Amino acid sequence: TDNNAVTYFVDRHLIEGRGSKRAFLEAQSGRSLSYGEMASGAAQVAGALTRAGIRPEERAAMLVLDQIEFPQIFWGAIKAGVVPVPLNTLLATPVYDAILRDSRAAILFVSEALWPVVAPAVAGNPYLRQVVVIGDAPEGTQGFDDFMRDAPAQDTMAVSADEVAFWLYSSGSTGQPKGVAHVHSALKATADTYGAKVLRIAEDDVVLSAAKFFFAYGLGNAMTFPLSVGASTVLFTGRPTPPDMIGTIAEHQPTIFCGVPTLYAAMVAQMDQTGAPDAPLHTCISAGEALPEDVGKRWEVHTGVGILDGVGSTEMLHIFLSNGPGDIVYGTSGVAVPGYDLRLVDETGADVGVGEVGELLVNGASAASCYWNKRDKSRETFEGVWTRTGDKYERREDGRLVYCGRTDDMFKVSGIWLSPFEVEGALVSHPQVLEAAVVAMRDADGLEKPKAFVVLQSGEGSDTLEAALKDFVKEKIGKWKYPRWIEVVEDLPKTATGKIQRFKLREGA
Ligand code: 3SK
Repeated sequence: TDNNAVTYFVDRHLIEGRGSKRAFLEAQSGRSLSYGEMASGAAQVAGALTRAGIRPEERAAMLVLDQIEFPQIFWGAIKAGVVPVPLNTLLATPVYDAILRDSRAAILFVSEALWPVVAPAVAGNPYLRQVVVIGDAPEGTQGFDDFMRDAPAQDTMAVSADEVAFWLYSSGSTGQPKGVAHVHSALKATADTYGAKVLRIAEDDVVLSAAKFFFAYGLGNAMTFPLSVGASTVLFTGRPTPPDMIGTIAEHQPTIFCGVPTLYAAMVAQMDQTGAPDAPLHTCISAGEALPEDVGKRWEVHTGVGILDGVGSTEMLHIFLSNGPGDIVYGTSGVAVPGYDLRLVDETGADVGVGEVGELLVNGASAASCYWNKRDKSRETFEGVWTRTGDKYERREDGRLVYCGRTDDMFKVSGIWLSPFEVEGALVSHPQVLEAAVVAMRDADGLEKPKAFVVLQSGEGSDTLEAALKDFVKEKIGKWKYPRWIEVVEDLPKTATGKIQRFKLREGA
């Protein structure tokens, strides 16, 4: 059983005497789960799955909020050799329908509040044999308490380190979600690299992650990193609004906070009014999108703690490129996380030099084994030991990488490559701009020029503001880079994991 991820992340804590230590606390309800309760809950879930006839390697879909049942089900399934598939809790019924069919999940665990959105997809599904609702069980489903009642505790199944332990569906910035299969050893690989070397998480840490368990970023932050050292996690169930996050930090005193750029930008805007919460934070991290320089600096002024901006992917399970503690350069994504190798390559696959832009490839032990049932996509993405990220970066003289956009977001203006991200960074450093997204739009001559969509901190757009923003960008990053058109919008289209969907804006433009 040594190779089973449950041995390291769950069972080990009993032997090491952490049985009564709190592993998870739900911030709103006050419900908590100790290390001992997590281990016994997982053993009972494993027994209940076997009793229900769910066999090793079958999939258990999990449409579960960040609540204390999540770790019990996730680890319980892995313990029994069943493959948990946590699903993004913000999707629409047709997407659940597609994912449940694609994964051929045999059982679905669903939080009561999410049942209405998935129920129509369950109704016509030919593969599901059981639905377990956490909360009051509607007709045709079983309540979680009932599912667990009198189930025998089951031992951890012996597996090889290369066996698939769980899947995550990658939302991607475009297209249908893809099932990303991860092996048992990948979880510890992320804890040994980013968790130990960048986050430097320790047993006395308390983590609060705005990113949820279903997102690889949240799974590492709030689950595997704390469990790798016996630390504790505060769970926030539901949408993490800026006031909620600030209030939760003040009340639950985390030492590590994990956010995404949009949230940091909104929290900074609120702190401009209300001030920062008093808390023992020592590390703040950001991922999902590159962090605008201005947001990082303003956060640091408010809280006294820098933000470690990093880059990860569902395919690599967590962050492989990051700024490091005491070594932050805002506006850059930092350097390779110890344990990962990076390359920047041009269209021919040749390495590009300093000052040039290339696609980022990454090599590390946490890489996924494949996309489920998508052979062509797998072959395109996983090239031997290298995983293609689809992100463009420039390597600076000092070795740090600067984000330039997705491979398909870049465009040429007057024959020169333009990174939408650079223009967005300039726009958000203007005091009246909260968020910005830039895409190419054709002018009257059919030539591509930047168009910006901006969300304002407050107030409305005007011709004067538009002109001021154009001048501001010209001044800041160069005359030819300024957005020829600026549209003020209420919000930007984003994936559930916070990445701006520029393709949607391109369609609109
Ligand atoms: O998708 C991402 O941006 C990401 C970032 C950090 C860790 C994991 C993921 C999936």
